[in-house]
Amino acid sequence: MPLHNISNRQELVSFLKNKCVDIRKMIVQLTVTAGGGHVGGALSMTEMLVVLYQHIMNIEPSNPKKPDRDRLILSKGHGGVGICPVLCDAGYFPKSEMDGFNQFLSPFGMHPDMNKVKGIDMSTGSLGHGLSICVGLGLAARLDKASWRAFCVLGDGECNEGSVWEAAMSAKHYKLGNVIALVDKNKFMIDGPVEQIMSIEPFEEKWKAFGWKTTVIDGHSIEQLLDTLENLDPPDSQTPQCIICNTVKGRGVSFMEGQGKWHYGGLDELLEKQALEDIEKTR
Ligand SMILES: Cc1ncc(C[n+]2csc(CCOP(=O)(O)OP(=O)(O)O)c2C)c(N)n1
Repeated sequence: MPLHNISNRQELVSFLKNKCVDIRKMIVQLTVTAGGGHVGGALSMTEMLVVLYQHIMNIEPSNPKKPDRDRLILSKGHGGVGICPVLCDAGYFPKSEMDGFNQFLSPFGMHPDMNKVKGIDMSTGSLGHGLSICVGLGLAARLDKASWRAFCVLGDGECNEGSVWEAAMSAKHYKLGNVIALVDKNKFMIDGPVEQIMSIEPFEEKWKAFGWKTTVIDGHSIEQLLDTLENLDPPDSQTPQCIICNTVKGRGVSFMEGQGKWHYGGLDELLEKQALEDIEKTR
């Protein structure tokens, strides 16, 4: 159930693109407030999260625990500065609640807490667990004969974790077409390029070998995200679905794009100004 009522495709695409610009600016501002953050990987997954929360997922931000809602597990849980602005923009909480982001007594930390932040379906941060949680959710939905889906957003570096592949195997074994994995393939992890630290290639073939229906798209293309996510197999289908999203770490900020060192970083006044200007130019 979309959160908007736009029916014209072109208008929808430009509405979502504009949202991405606003969200990226919030990511930069939260990174400043927090005194630093996992900004590179927050900026790479913006389109995915905006399309999911604004257009694809069946959610009701005024009723965050609605039993038949779709769930989203941010398996790359260090992306708190990336997901919280999207939840705020969707209407889960007012922007002012994020004023002291990551500061003492703030409900918002670097890694989002399901007991403190409305809209967060699972506390994450220790990598490699989100997909297993989605397998459990997918099984629970099946037992309840419910038609909601479990979406999982993973990092490509995170896919170094063996537990990701155990979960992939289980989702296929239990025929969970209601489990959807989106991998933010921004090619960098904390220590450097994924291919240098621990190669995950051939990545698409791996997911296919594990029995997943797998698509590779440009993760910054609103059009490709809409086309893929609007045409998912129904939740009662038998094959889990993986969408590998090719992205750019630090997307939208000239001095961060494709720079592994911006996995985590802080911004002084000058860099903040430049980042905000760069992002505005993408509108
Ligand atoms: C189990 C575990 N080991 C190590 C870390 C530390 N860590 C935080 S982010 C990160 C890199 C993750 O890379 P990737 O999944 O590609 O994330 P992205 O580039 O999308 O931010 C690591 C190793 C962690 N959070 N959890």
